[in-house]
Amino acid sequence: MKKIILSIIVNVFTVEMIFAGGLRLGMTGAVKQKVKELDKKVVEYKEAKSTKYTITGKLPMSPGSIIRTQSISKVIAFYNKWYSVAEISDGSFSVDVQTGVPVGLIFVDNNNKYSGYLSLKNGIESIPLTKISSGTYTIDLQTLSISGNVIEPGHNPIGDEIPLNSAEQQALSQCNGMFASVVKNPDVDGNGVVDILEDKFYRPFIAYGVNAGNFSGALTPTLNNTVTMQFYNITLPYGSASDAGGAKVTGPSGSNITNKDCYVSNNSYNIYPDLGSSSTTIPTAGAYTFSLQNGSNRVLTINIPDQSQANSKIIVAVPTVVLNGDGTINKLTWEYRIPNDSSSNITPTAFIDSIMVQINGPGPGNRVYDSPMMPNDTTEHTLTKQDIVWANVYNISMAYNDVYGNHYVVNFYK
Ligand SMILES: [Ca+2]
Repeated sequence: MKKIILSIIVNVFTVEMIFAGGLRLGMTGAVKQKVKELDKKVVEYKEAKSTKYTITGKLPMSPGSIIRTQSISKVIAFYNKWYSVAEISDGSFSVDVQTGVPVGLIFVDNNNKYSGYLSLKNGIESIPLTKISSGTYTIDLQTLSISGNVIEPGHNPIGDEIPLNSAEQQALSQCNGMFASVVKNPDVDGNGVVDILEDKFYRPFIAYGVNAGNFSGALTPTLNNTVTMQFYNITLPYGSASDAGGAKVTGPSGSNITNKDCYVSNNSYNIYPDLGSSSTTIPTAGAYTFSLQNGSNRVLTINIPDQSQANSKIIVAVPTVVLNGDGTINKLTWEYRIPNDSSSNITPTAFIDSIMVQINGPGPGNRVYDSPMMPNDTTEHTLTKQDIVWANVYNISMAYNDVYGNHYVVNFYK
């Protein structure tokens, strides 16, 4: 019986091999391409189903090292409400991570008290697993070094397993700043326990209005080395309902924000200051303290990093207008760049969450077109209304959300 089964298996196997071999020898180019695509899909499917991504590393275990003196015992990888925890054993750790999102890595002691965070240098304080090279499943940070609460890797994956070009690294240092502020202070409510381990997560984000350039008679605008920041606001999700009414915020000196009233959105559990016309166009760096007045009297503190580079490192979707024969707009195509490097090409899937196109005119604020919110790999949009006359357009807004939850309204004027 065994022999028969074995024989059948061998036969089937052989027939398949021959068939596959013969088929492939005689394939046309188009069929070959199709088979290639199918093979790729199968590989991707298998990866999605079964692949585990991990980050490994080792903390120095010398006598008197901080891991011994502060009893650093766990590493936490997190993004928003998702997190995974791994014990540190003999200094070594291996923590599971999700790809497709940026991940913060922090270290805590036996009491879940914060000890430090992973910094990838140059303002990159999250691991952008939105752009991991194909075939990489493990990132080994090797032996880490610790200085205060800053923990740096022996091997930096930026530019290696995470293949970001120079412009993308600059863009990342800007757009990961608000998320990084939580990595540096993961106890926003100040009760001594890392928030995410209490099933809480406060991820502040920033909204910017930007004047990025002018069309000046052309169908593609010129992007200057620096853009003009028009306005900002900061928003802090406050976590749970009913205690944020009457919230007030105080910023650092120079911010013009002292005991300012906040708007409270009970739908999204967001609070943001009523900045009015007294606001500067970028927030002053430093600590912002939100006091929730009703109920719990919670105080939430975030630190906004230096934003003085925003006007050169912010990501901008630069549009090209394509016209119909009658002068109406047919579609827009776009590429992502940073002002600092006008030849840069930013991989949208690594940084962008979603984008929409808004068209105003004649005159400012006269909205004549809103596209739907589109996914991050979209780089063109054919207008669903083909009667927008280009000559009447005042400005086009390329409005997008990044993977860190920040919002940008990037304006190009005629
Ligand atoms: Ca806490």
